[in-house]
Amino acid sequence: MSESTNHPPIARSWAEPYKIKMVELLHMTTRDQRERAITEAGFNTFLLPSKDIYIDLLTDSGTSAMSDRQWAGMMLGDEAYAGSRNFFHLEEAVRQAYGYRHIIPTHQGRGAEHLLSQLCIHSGDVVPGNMYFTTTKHHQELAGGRFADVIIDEAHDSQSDHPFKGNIDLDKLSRLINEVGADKIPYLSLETNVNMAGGQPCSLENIRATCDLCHQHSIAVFLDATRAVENAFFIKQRERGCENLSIPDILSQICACTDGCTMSAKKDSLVNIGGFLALNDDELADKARNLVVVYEGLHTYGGMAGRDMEALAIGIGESVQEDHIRARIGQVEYLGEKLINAGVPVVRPIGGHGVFIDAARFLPELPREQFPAQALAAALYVESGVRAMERGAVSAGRDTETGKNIFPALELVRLTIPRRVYTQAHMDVVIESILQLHSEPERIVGVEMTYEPKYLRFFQARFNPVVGDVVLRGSATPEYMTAAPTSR
Ligand code: PM9
Repeated sequence: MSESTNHPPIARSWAEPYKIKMVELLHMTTRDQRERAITEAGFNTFLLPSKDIYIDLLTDSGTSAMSDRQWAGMMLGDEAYAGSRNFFHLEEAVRQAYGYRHIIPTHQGRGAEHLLSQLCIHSGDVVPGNMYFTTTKHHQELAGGRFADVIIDEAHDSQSDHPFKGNIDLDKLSRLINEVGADKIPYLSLETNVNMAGGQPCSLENIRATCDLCHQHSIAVFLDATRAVENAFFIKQRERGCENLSIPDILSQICACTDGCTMSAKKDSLVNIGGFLALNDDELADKARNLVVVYEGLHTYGGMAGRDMEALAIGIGESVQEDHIRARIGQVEYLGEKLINAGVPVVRPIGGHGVFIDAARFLPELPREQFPAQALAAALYVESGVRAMERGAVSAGRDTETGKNIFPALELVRLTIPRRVYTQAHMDVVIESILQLHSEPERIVGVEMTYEPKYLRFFQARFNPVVGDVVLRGSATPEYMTAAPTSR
């Protein structure tokens, strides 16, 4: 803008880089229906039938809208048991975007985690990582290992504005190597855009320094590349010297210093199912190709249909397009900024795949033993039909040695945004629903666990409100949220 005019700068908005060709109708429910549904679901949003959900922010996993090109690719599925041509397309797409030599498809991310853990971890081993992820840690423990958190301290503080809260603390890592010995550390698991920290990225500088340190001690580094494209976008935005690099360039550089990755393709890669293990080491890859036939399927499909591999190959290409990733993260930012501006405590900076409400701050009166994040997620559903997910003590589970509940510093409710699915108007409804609850936190009742499954309890645990039979007292809900479908 010219210096001589007094006009304010003209805003330049991002907009969705696609138009809508087909729609899925949403189902509105009444408050009574939602109260019944959440009670039947044991106050666990994972146990709600999706027919009872209005806006589904449970997860960004497998919930993306595929493009017309991906759907066209589904029709090119080569369902041969062995050597499907779609596998070779997938192999080429992964090599091009991520740069690894060997690709072993799996049905989803945890399939790849299972293979890697079984191949590399021995009883008594320690696997360092930048904050735990539920399935990753579980597979490490099933293989006889122990997870050690070496993320920087700022990651555990929801209000720290550190631009790369996913970074590894190199001092913590060095201390761990000295303490347990490099021979007890089969690999370091490096998660991009750390999920449990709020979708927080690692810097390229830190990734390189971590790989250097590990490799000096002959420790391999395997990336959890599930949200590496989103991480690449933050590097471009925030890391000095990277602003002019392209997203594919940054992604290649992230992967280049690592030894391989596990991947849940259900996130960044814009598909509803799929994953892979990628490796550079020939011998390890041979072992993985052998093990995959035991648990997933032949090494040229690994649990995926040919058509799904084709959609994934196309999705990988679309995922690294700059327009796509800018709008994807822009939408999450839109939701997050509005909540911050209204005084709602959320994890800062806003992450890549969702906005994480700090439930301990939102409900300061509720003790951690009453699982504030679980209670808040249930209350949000009753309030508005918006489904979110607990990411706090219920997700953290129990200490394998003491059997006691783990209470992580972060007690969060995750509002996870599916890719290419919802509009800005949906985000506005979510914001209004949360503001309603935030204005009357005393209406929200804590919960106690009444059923605790043995593994990954957050998926199937059941709860009761600690007082009475409702998790949300009173009814200040705006009319439009409780009425029949015609009301808006
Ligand atoms: N993430 C998520 O909603 C789905 C399952 S847990 C609710 O965030 C990372 C960083 C993930 C992840 C899944 C997996 C496992 C590995 N790493 O779900 O098996 O966020 O494809 O991937 C979920 P799969």
